[in-house]
Amino acid sequence: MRDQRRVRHPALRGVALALLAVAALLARPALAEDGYELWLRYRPLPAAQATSYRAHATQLVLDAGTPTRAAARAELLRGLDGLLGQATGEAKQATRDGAIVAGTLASAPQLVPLKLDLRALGNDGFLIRSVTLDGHAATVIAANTDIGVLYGAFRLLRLVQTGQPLAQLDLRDAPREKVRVLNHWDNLDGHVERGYAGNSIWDWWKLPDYLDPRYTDYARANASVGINGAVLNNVNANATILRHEYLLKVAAVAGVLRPYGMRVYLSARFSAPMELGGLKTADPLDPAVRTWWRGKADEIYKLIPDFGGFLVKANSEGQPGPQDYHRSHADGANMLADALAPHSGIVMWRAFVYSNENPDDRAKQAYTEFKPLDGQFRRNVLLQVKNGPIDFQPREPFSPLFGAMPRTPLMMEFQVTKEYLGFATHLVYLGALYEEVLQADTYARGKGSTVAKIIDGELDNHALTGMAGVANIGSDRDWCGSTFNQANWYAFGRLAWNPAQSARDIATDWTRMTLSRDDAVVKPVVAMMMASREAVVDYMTPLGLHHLMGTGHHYGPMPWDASGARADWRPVYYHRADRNGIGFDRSRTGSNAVAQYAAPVAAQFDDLKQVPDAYLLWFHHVPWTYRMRSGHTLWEDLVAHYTHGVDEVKQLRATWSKLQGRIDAQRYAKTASFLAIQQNEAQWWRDASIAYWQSLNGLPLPAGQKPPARTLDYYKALAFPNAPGR
Ligand code: GCV
Repeated sequence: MRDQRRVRHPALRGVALALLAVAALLARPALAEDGYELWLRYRPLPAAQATSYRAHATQLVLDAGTPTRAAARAELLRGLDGLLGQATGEAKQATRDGAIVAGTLASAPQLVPLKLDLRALGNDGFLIRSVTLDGHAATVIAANTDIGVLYGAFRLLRLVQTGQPLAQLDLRDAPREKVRVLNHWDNLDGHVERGYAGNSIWDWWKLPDYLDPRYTDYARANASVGINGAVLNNVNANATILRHEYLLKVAAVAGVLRPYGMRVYLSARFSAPMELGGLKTADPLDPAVRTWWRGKADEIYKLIPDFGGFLVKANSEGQPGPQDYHRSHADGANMLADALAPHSGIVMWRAFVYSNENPDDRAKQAYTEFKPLDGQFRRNVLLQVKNGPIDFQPREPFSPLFGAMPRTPLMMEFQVTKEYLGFATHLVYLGALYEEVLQADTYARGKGSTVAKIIDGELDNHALTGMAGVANIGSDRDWCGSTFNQANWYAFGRLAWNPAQSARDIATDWTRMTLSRDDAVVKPVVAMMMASREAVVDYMTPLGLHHLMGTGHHYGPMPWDASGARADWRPVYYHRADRNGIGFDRSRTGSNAVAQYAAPVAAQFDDLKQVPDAYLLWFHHVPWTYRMRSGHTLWEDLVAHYTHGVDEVKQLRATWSKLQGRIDAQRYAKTASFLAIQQNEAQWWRDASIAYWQSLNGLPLPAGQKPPARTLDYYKALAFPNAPGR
């Protein structure tokens, strides 16, 4: 039932406002701009804006009779009170102009006479419309389900936060992806693999008895962008998470996330039947193994009836898997899918496989392995494919698996944490990277067969669809290690909801919600974000270079390194530079990785005259003196790109410094310090890389280019045994 104590009498409003102001003063430390609030930062709008919005938020009519609708009500009151500086009243029906009426047709029967067409909204969609209700002008948030109502509530708040008008609204939205899920690479001891924002937010030690309030704020943030699931543990999985005592902890987290429409999933270790069940094998065709997994699934669903399912990394980087028993990836995935199917759970099976023992180009191996399995997976299996064929590099061409397996639903795996892009301190807006991949044309069914259309099921008619993001969330007060890293979580969620959205629009919304609605801030900040991705490509790995980061920790440049335990973990494997030239020949006369793409794409990548500069050294080995489209030699352009990357970071710093005073001091200062780190490290990347290439090619620096600040030996001697995230 709705909490009637919240229905406030208009006469009490003045008093309430005054109390709010006093409370705000008293509570000042809690309002510190430490980034904790993320983009759900409901700070008061400027007076004139607040006044005009107040006319559209005079009262809230929302029956909060379920946990999800209670969350919607709480969020709307929190947001409207904060943004508009009012104590929003509540009523059982619209009694004055400016009411907000939210619900499903069952929970808000007063909406029935409006004859709203909700059919196309599905489970998660909503509509927001300006109507006349009971003789009053009102804004309606309507949906088929409670979670649709919650998503609609967040959208209404976003409209206010981003300065959109609330008059004459007629907005409908529904997600294009079904599974919109974060992958936490969090270990049970609290360490986060490739995490740069502190420890894991999951406190397994204190769970299930203590539920950190952060879990609720985490769920709010995710729901606000439509993320509807979380894989709680690392894909390099520890079977312990499947023990009963840990499942009780997982169930406790699930209980917090559930009202916000989030399901929990777990990474399953393929050998768990041996480690936990005492079996002699984990062979997916062994009846005892199958029985063990079915029993485990039944046990999980007894505790967590809406459990999402399993994510599996198998036969990859030393993880156990079906191939240990000469079974295929399909055999392994299907065995787990069969265990989950009675409960409507799904398997997200990762395609990130490559083997050191296989002498073929690493970039080809996932396709070689999985393409022949197209059509062999159960209906509740999603194949989770990283955006590129190697591993979350600053730039990669799209994975050739997209478009190559029409009978298998493929889900996208993006990395939100910046393992290869400068960790927490570099400002890199990944929305631009995600958009580039999603809009890439695979030509799988002719022109216009974008990656977005493959993963949203449109192209091959799949109902099970999804997008995963490797989370950048940790125990740091600001969640993501930096203010701008929050934008990457935000952008991932927005694009998982609708992969066709524009990265620039998302950046604009995020800036307005997170930093300021002042155009004098929004314009330069969005420009910084949009330039930042190309900058990191330029100062780290221009023109298609890749995987030149320090072996193991992936921090800083180490293109000379040939010491990794495996050939395919060594930077020299990827650049293949010598006295004469540089680049990985993946053309028809090289590894022939180009042949894994549809014919028009293969032809473009294969042909030196057509291949985009951005992928030149990904697909071709060319002489240092190769003549580029620009008219310069490759060496000249390469050095120019490095320098340009550094210059862009200088520009980011200069732009940011002009915003001092327009952004709160705390977040301003942190970003300013991080940009200084980024500038130093961009310079280091440029100088160390150039020094190394010169040691191979013996070429002088192009005219006008500054020499590296230090000798190559200096850069080679740098070591980072304590780099975070390993
Ligand atoms: C979780 C890369 C990372 C590993 C990660 C792996 C994966 O190799 O460096 O830390 O392991 O990808 O995606 O499985």
